[in-house]
Amino acid sequence: MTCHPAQSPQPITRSPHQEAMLTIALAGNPNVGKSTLFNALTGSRQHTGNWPGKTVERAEGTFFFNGQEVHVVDLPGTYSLAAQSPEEVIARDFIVQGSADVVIDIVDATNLERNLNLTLQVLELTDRVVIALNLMDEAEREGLQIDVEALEEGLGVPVIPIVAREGKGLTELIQAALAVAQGRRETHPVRVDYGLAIERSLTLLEQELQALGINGHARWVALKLLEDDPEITTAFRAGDLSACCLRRERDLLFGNPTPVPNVELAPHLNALADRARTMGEAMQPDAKVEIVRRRYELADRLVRRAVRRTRPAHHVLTERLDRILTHKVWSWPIMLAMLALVFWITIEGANIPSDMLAVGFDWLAHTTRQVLTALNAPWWVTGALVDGLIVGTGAVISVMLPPMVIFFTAFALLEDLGFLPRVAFNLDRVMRVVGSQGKQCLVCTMSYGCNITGIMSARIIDNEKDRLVSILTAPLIICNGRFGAGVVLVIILFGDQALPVMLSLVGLSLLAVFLATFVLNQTLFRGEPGGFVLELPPYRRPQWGRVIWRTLRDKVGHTMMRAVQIAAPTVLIIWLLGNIPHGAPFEQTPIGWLVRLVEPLGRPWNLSGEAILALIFTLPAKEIVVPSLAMTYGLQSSLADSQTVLDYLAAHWNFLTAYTFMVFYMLYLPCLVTTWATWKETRSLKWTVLGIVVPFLTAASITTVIYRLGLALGLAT
Ligand SMILES: Nc1nc2c(ncn2[C@@H]2O[C@H](COP(=O)(O)OP(=O)(O)OP(=O)(O)O)[C@@H](O)[C@H]2O)c(=O)[nH]1
Ligand SMILES: [Mg+2]
Repeated sequence: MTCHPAQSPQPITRSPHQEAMLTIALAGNPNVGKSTLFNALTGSRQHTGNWPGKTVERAEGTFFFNGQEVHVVDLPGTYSLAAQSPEEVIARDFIVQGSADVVIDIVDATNLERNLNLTLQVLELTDRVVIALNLMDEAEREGLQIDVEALEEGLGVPVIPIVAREGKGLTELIQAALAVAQGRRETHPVRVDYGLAIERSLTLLEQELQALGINGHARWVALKLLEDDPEITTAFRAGDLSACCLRRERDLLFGNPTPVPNVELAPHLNALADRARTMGEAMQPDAKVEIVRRRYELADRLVRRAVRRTRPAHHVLTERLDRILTHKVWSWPIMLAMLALVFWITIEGANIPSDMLAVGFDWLAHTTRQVLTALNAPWWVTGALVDGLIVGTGAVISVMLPPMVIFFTAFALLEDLGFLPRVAFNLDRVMRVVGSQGKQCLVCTMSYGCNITGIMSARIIDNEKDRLVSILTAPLIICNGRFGAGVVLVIILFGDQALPVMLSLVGLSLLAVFLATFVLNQTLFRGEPGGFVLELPPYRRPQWGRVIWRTLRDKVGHTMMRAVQIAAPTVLIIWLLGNIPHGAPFEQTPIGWLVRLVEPLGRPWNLSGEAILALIFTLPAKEIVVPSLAMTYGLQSSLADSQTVLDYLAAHWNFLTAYTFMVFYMLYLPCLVTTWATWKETRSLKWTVLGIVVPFLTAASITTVIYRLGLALGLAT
């Protein structure tokens, strides 16, 4: 199995190996279980959760079915093929360009009518479609009886009921999909009747296209021209036929391996597009409105024929819960209590496993040192292997892993329950005060995992201004690297006050996001925030066992990968900087020299050169803060015992120094990979530089206020 998110936008190309396979595209509305199905088929680990808009890029994987290798593409969710946001464009382009041998259209069985709107659009583009009727377990619980045969007859393509989360119906689904892909099963997709006026215009436009020697999906393109779909119309006017799913017959005859915009055709196409727009606008009602209405009418007819309610509709639980959880007043104490509970469980629960892991790594380091000494290994081999590699990675794994697993299990349970979109909904009002919108909160919550995930998830925000503000402020959220190391530092430095201190740090990071958002919206990004349209999904019962197992598997893997790929080499380099020349006093090592060099930078907050240098060392990966501090404070000889480092800090730092350091550490700069993600998402040097400057200035301002306040309150003792 292979799985990797593909870059976008990019032309859809297939390797010769992929050419030999069959390709299945998974399309559908947001939050209907596409990624759950993708994971079940390929064994991948795509992000799933109960809110719309999680998948923002194409993800690809493969699996074998009866000896046939199958290539599957998980697409972002989209409500229609009139794509508006970047991730909807990715989904639309994949379907429009006919890159799949068969499209599995996943529909939510509890919400068929709305889902069929997309289905009918997909059927206008391709007849190689199979419908996966997902969430059948929920439909049954709601008392919905679906006559699958009637639906299949009405749509003209196979309809297979499934429960993706439990893997039910998948064999039948893939059998049907492969039969359609290989032409063993014929389909006769239903056609929407758009009424006399529109149908007549469509026929006319199709004929005109034919007269120009153009074929392909002429009816679909004619519809898009009548609707005046911005992207398709622009591509059409420019003569970019392949982007519109069209071909020139001449190109077909002579072969046209690299379709390029057809300049000589462009004037004819422009005239045709003008005519289509005039026709569309002259209709009563407007063609755009009528097209949508006719589709919904057909969807409604199909659903009435196939679905029967055995008991009255009741979304009692969701409604009842929402009355409290989205209440103007009550939602606030509940959200805060939930947050406090999650942090309390994390801090309390992480203590023991963290200690146990630290003891384990200390034992490993001690034993390895003894073995190497017995073997008369040179000092640098012992030092690099034990003090650098084992102790460095050990410190990262023992401080990061337990809090991360506990925090993310709690977080994933809330996510599966459907709580996250409610948080975004509640916070929309607050975000409007600072000139933004509720979807920024989803970016923030994703950033708790990793700032990069947060930055990428900003694609769900249609409004460009709000998206950029979300990207620039995402690094202010405490990612899991800082969180794990932060918990350990806070426990050691603040003892009994660890929980309130940790909560205050989380609060400060949220405050930092609000402040930076406000300032950006008052300066660089003046203008109205975009509308907040986010569907609140029904609450779903989380699958406890699977969530715990999934988090454990993903987080252990993630921590190990980071420890080996980033933390270990960085710690090794830092160790070398503190140990050459061999036997020299600490002041004469490169680290001693660097400490003196950066010392002035920390003066505004009375932070030592050692503390500042340790922060600089954490730029590749924030989680290496403890080994970094050990090295900059010249404790390399006792590195084999990470507790010594922490005890040393607890004894030498006063409350204010410790708190100031923690605030700055939590906020100060994005790590290098996050900066790279900002570049990838914005493709602009200006925004990438601002992605560094904004968090830094915000962190510096907040740390200064905290430090001055602490001095005034006499906490510097
Ligand atoms: N009860 C039930 N829940 C399901 C089923 N399939 C998926 N889910 C849940 O539905 C939610 C959405 O699933 P995803 O796979 O993330 O949906 P998606 O279509 O990929 O969503 P986007 O990427 O946001 O468009 C998750 O909480 C799943 O656990 C199912 O068959 N039954
Ligand atoms: Mg998905």
